[in-house]
Amino acid sequence: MSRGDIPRGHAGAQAAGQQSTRCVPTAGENPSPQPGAHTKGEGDTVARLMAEFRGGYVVRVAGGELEAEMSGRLRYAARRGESPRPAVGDWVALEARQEQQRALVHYVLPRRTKLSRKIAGHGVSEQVIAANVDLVFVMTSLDRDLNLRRLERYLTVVGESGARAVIVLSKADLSAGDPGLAVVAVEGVAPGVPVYLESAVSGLGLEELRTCLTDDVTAALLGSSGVGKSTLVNRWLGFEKQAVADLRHIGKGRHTTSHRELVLLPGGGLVIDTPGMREIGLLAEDSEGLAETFPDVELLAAGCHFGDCTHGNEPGCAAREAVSEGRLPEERLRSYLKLRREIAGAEAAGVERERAQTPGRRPWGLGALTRGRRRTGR
Ligand SMILES: Nc1nc2c(ncn2[C@@H]2O[C@H](COP(=O)(O)OP(=O)(O)OP(=O)(O)O)[C@@H](O)[C@H]2O)c(=O)[nH]1
Ligand SMILES: [Mg+2]
Ligand SMILES: [Zn+2]
Repeated sequence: MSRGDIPRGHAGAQAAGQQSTRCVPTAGENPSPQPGAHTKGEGDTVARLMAEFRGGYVVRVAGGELEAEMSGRLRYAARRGESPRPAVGDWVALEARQEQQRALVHYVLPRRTKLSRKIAGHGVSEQVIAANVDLVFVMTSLDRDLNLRRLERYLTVVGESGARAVIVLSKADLSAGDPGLAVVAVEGVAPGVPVYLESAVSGLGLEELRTCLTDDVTAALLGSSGVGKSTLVNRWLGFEKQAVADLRHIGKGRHTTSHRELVLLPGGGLVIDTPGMREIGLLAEDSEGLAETFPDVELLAAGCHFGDCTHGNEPGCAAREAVSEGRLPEERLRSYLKLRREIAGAEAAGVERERAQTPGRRPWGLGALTRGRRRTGR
């Protein structure tokens, strides 16, 4: 059987009807407290941040869900870049005011993983898409042209986050060509990443993807608007919780999901539905994610004559040599260099921003916030 007949990797097993546990983390890996868990002693509750809207948050406490906002002190620290701003998936310490159905978030507990992107604006600005995520489903739909370069960008961001990536090729029922060929093309740019075919219409892949979400796994769905993220969440839930796009609005620049929300699935597992993002910019920190996404290029680069080879016109460039010999697709090297330039640009802008800040400031750690609150006697 030729390689074109049956895709390799997970989707290959999927096509052959085999079970796979490739996306399931090892038992006991990254144990997370359960939503609504409490800490005793300081009068604070530790809760999971479930949803993020423009004006505030929703947190899950033992008695249910509460609307929440940042305390003045946390707001101030976040504005000064001395504390992270709470994001969906975060564990936060808060003061619940049950009678008012509100909570005040005092601080953000250290994060295990962090999925962020650069957002447009002045200088370099980081947006945390989700925190404490174990698994990211990077979704791209087969009813449109496959954009492998965008996929590499997503994988770089996920690689940096600390979460593992799983690629979902959605709307397999609408694929113009052979979905198996799409799988092969995707696997070519995503070494080691499981690839699944999915269709919310035929049901293909729904169960297998669901098995990735064991009890204490938090996953996030990432992908352009209209690829079917909310539809997949609804299929897993068994009811239409998340609004999905009306077909008439697809491709008209409208985003159906407007906020990020952590959804608890029946039978275990949590999934964060996110609004489709037009732009997913890289940050200075993304260089490890890049190396993880392009192990083939990195390996070749180690053989370049100059240690700081830019893979441009230098003599003895092993990466360019591989391209000329057909061992590395030229677009892949170009894509790698483009993303690397973007990271270097963010790095330079970050350095500028650091310089502009007042020297000698002392970052506030968790302890400082707690001490400050104790002093005020709250
Ligand atoms: N044929 C087909 N249509 C699908 C499939 N999955 C989703 N759709 C349709 O695609 C449209 C977009 O789906 P959504 O779930 O709203 O997409 P989304 O990724 O959540 O989009 P945003 O919230 O804007 O980021 C809806 O009309 C769905 O019914 C699928 O597997 N096959
Ligand atoms: Mg949606
Ligand atoms: Zn080189």
